[in-house]
Amino acid sequence: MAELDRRRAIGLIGLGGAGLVTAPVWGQALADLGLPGGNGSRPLTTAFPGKGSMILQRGRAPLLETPIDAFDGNVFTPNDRFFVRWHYDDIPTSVDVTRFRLKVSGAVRQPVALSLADLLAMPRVEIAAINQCSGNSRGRFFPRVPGAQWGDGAIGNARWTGVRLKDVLDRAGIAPGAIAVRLGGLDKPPPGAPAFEKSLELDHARDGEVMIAFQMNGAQLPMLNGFPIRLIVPGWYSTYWIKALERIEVLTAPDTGYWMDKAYRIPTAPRASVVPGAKDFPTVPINRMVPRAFFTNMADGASVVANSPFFVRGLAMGGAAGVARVDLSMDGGASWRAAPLGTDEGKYGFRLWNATIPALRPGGYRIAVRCTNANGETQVADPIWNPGGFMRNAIESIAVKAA
Ligand SMILES: Nc1nc2c(c(=O)[nH]1)N[C@H]1C(S)=C(S)[C@@H](COP(=O)(O)O)O[C@H]1N2
Ligand SMILES: [Mo]
Repeated sequence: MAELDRRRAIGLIGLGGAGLVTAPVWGQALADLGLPGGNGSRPLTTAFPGKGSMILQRGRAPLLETPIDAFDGNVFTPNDRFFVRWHYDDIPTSVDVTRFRLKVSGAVRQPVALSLADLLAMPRVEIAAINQCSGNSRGRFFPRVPGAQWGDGAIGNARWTGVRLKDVLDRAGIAPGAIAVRLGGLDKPPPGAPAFEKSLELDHARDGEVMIAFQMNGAQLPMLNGFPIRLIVPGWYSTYWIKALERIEVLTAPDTGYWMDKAYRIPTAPRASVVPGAKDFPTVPINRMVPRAFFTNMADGASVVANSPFFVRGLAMGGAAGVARVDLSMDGGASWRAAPLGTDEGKYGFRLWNATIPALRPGGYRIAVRCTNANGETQVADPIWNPGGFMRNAIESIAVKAA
């Protein structure tokens, strides 16, 4: 095992040096995200290192969305199709893995700086977990809100391998009075802007689920997804999943930094929803994810052969708890029928669902899909609204024409 680890650590050097393209070229192909009010057309690109065909939302700092075809039939999202989101232009393009250190400081008994070899020598954990941007599907908000106009592809599921954050914190030893940990990466803000840093309460950070991953689906992390190590916060939105993690600071007072105190906050109101245009409502930092279900083999407006059964399938997620059931409705939500589920790979990951729709007479139909999680949380038809465009989880449906 030790030998394997050494080889793995060496293997990290070569690929870690692959830089970002300097003059990206965008292909001619376009993806249509079907956003309300139009303007949902985006180029597809293969110009980013470690990435196949991606929907280009922004070149710098990169915002790359996963096209829906990459999700179809895949409970784990391939690394080369996994979405990418960075806030600041100055992102790491290479990492010297022999010099890299993860620093733990602040309210600790002994500050430590851990090498990748140190991390590789620690007890390992593995978890399947969905990484979903807080603003996934923001482009479907109505009225529209500012921010990346994502379709539904700012999400992905991977099997993450690494070490517990708890074990890393224990290497430094938590000092009395500690209440939270603040985490930051190798990306740098422009002059005068606050570093992209997020905090977790100490009990959460030490729950044994929050981990630092050095592998994603059995391979090293793509540079754009946080090579060499990133934070994994199962069940929580990915704003907390700090990429290229290089420092952890143990705090004795709440984090009053911009990215916790001002950004990524949601209304305290039910479903994080307020009346469009509302201001000055109470907020909390965004936290646990909520259930969602998607179609992956058919798009809105699909045509099927009349009088002949057809197959639909997709992916579901429970959010902070596992998927309990996925139901389909063909009568606008008046009645629901359970869809068979694929293998359970872990409560924080995607679950495949599928169904055979009985023969339809010629005409127009609408199929809706709804996920309910193990806590009994489910989806409803009417969409929420908040000014950040966060946490969309309205029931998805597709129009189908049988002819
Ligand atoms: N260091 C660093 N980590 C970060 C961010 C960032 O800008 N810098 N963005 C966060 C946000 S908002 C998202 S949605 C996820 C995206 O993860 P991905 O690019 O691996 O899909 O990274 C998170 N971690
Ligand atoms: Mo995000």
